[in-house]
Amino acid sequence: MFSRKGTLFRRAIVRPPGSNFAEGLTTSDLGVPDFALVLSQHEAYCHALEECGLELVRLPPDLRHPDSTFVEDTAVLTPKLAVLTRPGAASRFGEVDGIREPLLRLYQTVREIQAPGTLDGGDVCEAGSHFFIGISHRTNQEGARQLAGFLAAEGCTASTVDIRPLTSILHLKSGIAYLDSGNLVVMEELAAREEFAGYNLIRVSGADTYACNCVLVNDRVLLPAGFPRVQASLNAAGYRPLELEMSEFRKMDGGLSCLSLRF
Ligand code: CIR
Repeated sequence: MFSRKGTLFRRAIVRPPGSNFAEGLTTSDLGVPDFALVLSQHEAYCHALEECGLELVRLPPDLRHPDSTFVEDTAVLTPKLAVLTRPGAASRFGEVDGIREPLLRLYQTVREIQAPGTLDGGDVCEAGSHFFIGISHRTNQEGARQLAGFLAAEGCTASTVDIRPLTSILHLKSGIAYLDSGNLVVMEELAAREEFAGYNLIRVSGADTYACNCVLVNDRVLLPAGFPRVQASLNAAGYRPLELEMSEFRKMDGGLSCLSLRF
């Protein structure tokens, strides 16, 4: 039923944080990010992607948008299709303008979510040819409907997962990550959802929840550092985790996946 291998990625788009990174949106009470550390953690992240064999498309920092290093929220990419999103937070709308031109250069088919739809890429979890779309405080039903239509034209299916009752996560991918072979990393609060019946669940609970946001990149799983239980579960499932320090991005509600658009 499930494909054994995940999508093979060749490239990734990244955007280094600007000096006003700490002025972005956050709900966390973890303190103010240390900008020198932010930069070195971002550089280590880029280096890890390169170690996984990816060629990086490095966009310049965008000081008009303090959250713009979280590029994943601005687009959804499949092998043949790029969809520009319409972020659910007003301060992030303009970020899409900065990703449009690079995507028009890289993709023949570029679609765009239109008002009144809103969609953050962090709410979109690709699981082979099926896509889970989180309905959150950022992504609405109309945004999900439009994305599902674009994906259907590519032969992909989609379904929604309502995460609005969960106050502890911002996006769907803050609480789930699809790896390959039907393996789904999932936070305990979502594990019983019927949407995920039939998947092999790698459950994550309590203080480890932040590590749900991990990413399979070719033969490695990029994983936030400091979660040995999750690392052990991934090892037991046959994966090779590569730990990355994410402390400064976490202070701005940022997960590991949101720092790149892989394709
Ligand atoms: C925001 O609140 O939009 C940013 N401070 C963090 C976005 C993180 N995005 C993601 O996890 N996909």
